[in-house]
Order: sequence, then C-alpha cells, then structure tokens
Amino acid sequence: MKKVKGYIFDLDGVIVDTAKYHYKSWRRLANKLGFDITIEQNENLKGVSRKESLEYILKIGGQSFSDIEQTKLAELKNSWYVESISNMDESELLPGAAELIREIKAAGLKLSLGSASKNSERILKSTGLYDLFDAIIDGTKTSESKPHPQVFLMGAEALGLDPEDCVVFEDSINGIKAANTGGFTSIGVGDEHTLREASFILPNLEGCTIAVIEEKVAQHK
Ligand code: B16
Ligand code: MG
Repeated sequence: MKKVKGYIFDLDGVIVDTAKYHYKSWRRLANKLGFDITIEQNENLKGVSRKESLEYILKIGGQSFSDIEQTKLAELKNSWYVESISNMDESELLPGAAELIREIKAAGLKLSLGSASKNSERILKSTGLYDLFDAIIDGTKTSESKPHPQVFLMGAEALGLDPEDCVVFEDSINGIKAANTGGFTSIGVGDEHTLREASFILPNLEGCTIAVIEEKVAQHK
C-alpha cells in the first residue's frame, strides 16, 4: 500500500465503550434464563450479530427456544442495551477515537463505519460523529456476520476504494479475521494476545494520528 486512502472503523469497542453494555445486557438475559456467561465467553460475542450472539448464549446455557421466542429474547436484550445507551454523549467515546476521525476527515481522506450493530446510527448521532463518515455500513445493511468480510468490503466499495488501500480498526477476533480475509490491513485495538492475527496492534487510539498509522503500515509491508 502506497498511502492509506480509506479508514474503516468498527464501532463497539473501537469508537465507543459500548462492549460493556452489550455484555451486561446479555448477562442479564442469561441470568433471567437461569445461567451465567463469563467475560471470556463474551470475547466471542464481540463483532457478532445480535441473532448469532443469542444462539451462542443459548448454547452455553443448553437451552432451546422457537424462532419466535428467540426473536422476543433478542428484543428484550436490545431493549436493555438501548436503555443503557439512552443518555450516551461524547463522554462514552474511547480515548483518541474522535480526534483521529476528525483528523482523517480534515485531511480529505475517506471514512467508513464497518459495524455489526443495528444501533450504530443512534450511537454516532449521540456522540456527534455521524456527519463525519462518508459511508455507514452496519448490521442494517449486511446479510453476513464477521468473520465474513462483507461489512468491510461494502465499506471499501462505498468509498470507491480497493481493500488494499484501506485499513480496518477492530477490537474483536472475528473482526480481525474479516478484515484479513477481505484483503485489508487490519489494526487490532486492544489486547495483544487476543488480537494477535492483526497486521499490527495498538493498545487504544490515544495519541494515534494518520502519521502513526502510515508508519506502522510501512513497517508491516
Ligand atoms: P446490536 P461492532 C457489534 O458491534 C458488537 O460488538 C456486538 O457485541 C453486537 O452484538 C453487535 O454489534 C450487534 O449489535 O445488537 O446493537 O445490533 O463491534 O461490530 O461495532
Ligand atoms: Mg467491536
């Protein structure tokens, strides 16, 4: 890659600190059904759609429900999740994320969201970032879940760029796999061991600038 032309951001766990609310809401649902889920099991839920997350959780609890009941359970979890993000503002942004997004926009480079969430519009609006994105690809537009690369491929296409000209920021194992499979440079944001399949890893986005990314991408080649 000569120069990074497109920046694709995952939402939950990269831009905003919502992963903890997803976990809390899934845990509340599991507890209501009579079992519990661990923080390690929650790692496998990151980047995974609501429907597939529920299927995974029900498997942990050894429980089965009809499709209609599953829809109701997913809706119940989402109502708790939406309630927990109802007063969301800029204070929920993860360190450095908004600064980097604003720098990319000011530099005239392309920005897309690549999230599994169906709540992304609400979250981006309440944190003041919605208008900065050239494309918003999320769970309302995709038919495949990460680790399938669809969400990122749609993002690159919406930006008019090839995957090899774009970087993807991700906090989940499934998201890193999706970016790698799609031919993107994957940037893991978070734990070094968990995200070891990424092209490179940053502990968080604090102090992260276009120059930092360009340098890391050049080193990775
Ligand atoms: P929703 P991301 C993902 O968002 C979350 O990591 C995952 O935990 C959640 O189940 C999924 O969105 C669906 O979210 O229930 O809001 O539609 O990390 O891909 O931005
Ligand atoms: Mg995420």
